[in-house]
Amino acid sequence: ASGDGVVTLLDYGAGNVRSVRNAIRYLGFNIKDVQTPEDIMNARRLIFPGVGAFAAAMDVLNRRGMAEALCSYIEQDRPFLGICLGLQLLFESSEENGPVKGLGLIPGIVGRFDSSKGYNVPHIGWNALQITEDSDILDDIGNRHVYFVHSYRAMPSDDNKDWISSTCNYGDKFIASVKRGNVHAVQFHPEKSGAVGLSILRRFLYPNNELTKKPVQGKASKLAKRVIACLDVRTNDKGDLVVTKGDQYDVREHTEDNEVRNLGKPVELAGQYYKDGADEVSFLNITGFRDFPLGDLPMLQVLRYTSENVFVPLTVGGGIRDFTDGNGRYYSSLEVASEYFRSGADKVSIGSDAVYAAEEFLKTGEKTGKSSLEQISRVYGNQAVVVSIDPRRVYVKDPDTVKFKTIPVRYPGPNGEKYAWYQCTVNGGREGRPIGAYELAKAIEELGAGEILLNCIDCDGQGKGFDIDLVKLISDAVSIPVIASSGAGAAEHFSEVFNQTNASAALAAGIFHRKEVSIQSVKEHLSEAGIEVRI
Ligand code: 1PR
Repeated sequence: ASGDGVVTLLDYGAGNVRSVRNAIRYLGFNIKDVQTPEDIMNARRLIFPGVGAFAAAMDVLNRRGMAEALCSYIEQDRPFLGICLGLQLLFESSEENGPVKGLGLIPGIVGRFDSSKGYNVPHIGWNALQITEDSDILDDIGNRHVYFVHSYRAMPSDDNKDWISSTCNYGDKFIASVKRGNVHAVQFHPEKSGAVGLSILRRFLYPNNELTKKPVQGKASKLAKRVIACLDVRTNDKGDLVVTKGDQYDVREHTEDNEVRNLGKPVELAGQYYKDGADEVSFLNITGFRDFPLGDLPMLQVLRYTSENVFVPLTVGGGIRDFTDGNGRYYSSLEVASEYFRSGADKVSIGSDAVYAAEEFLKTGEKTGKSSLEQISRVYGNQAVVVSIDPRRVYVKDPDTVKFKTIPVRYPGPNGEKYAWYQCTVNGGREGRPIGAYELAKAIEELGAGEILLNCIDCDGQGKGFDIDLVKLISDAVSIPVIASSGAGAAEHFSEVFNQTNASAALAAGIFHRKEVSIQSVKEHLSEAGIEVRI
């Protein structure tokens, strides 16, 4: 695409479109940013990755005269690709903080998923599509999965049926993509959908190329269970940033030197796991609680480099909180998170600070709106905020003697105790807090978390399987997705956790780092066990 190898990108500055930029560059195109409405009219091809809230986006488009330019560009049938909110904005209006008027090019109203129907909202994860017509840029995807993350969706109707090129089933059947002539828009994220997503973008960017066509009809499917690779990252005693892995959170070798266990380089390993089929990659800066993350530039570099070649969602956690540095400069947790997002993260994960916020909320019953969790989810959306829970089992003889939710245990405790509660910890498991995992999960859902990363200190690094009782307890208690973590030692542990609990995803670290079990073999095992996964 020499000469005209330029994509015009409409980025109105409301969030992170770094991955879209990375994907466009990866496919050999340069980017021209829209500054004025004329830039839209002069575009040869325009990509519009909507981010943030519907109302805020419409407001910017209207104020800067871009709404009108967009409408005429699209009415002239010029090459257009809207992504996520970039699809929703084409409709008449949205119920998100509304009704709010949209561009009105497609009949229909964008509404919220109904969580009372018993499925998790936001809709996060990999789903297959039902392709409804010759959909052009989707021709290659067949029944392979693409990545969604959203709480609002447009519904098919008689009025908009001419536009629909695919639908997706999640609770209801909603519009996954639209197409008319050269105008396309997708509700999912091609820039986060691995090889399939890149192929969709490639078809949009090189429309006249003879790309192979796979006329496979997408079949209705369920949301796939996700397999996540986790990299615990910290600086070792030599000052290098390494991927490490603990045994019940202890990451030091028990040798004379007592070194931090070194299992590889973060960027390299993340790239490897992407190629191996990881549905997501998480980085946890495990000493972030004591080292300020914005001082920890290597971690931001890790994200920047990783996101250039890894086209699945990236989560980063560690040290997200308000902070005053040695010079008295104050940084809000929102600034810390923003820097992570700008560097390529799709989600941030909050550990210790979410525990304090939940304790405060349970004590006062009031939402202050000031916690890191509330602030970040308000600005970037619930789906962008994961809360990482680090609970430790506390055995009790008599459940009535504790004020936290207890459950009967499978194996009695050291003194024959038949019950346990799960105590939340902060600072990498170093300090126990007066709150249980169950109480925390309920509170942080209320405060705006979009997902829970559920670790278990007792099981971490043990390879004996996930703590099924804990995962069941939490995944039944909340309506946001729960990622089971800690203890995976074999592919069977994944089918066990998916068959016996409502976990949406399962995460492992040690078995992947030590190459004992590959991500591919976990996927194959799950698929054979009749559990839907992205292959
Ligand atoms: O409190 O907001 O600064 O966040 C700190 C983050 O770092 C939290 O998400 C916390 O879980 C994590 N963290 C802190 N210390 C450790 C440690 O190991 N010493 N790692 C740590 C947590 C647990 C999982 C692990 C799974 C799977 N690691 O991420 O990857 O247990 O392991 P396995 O498959 O090998 O069993 P804040």
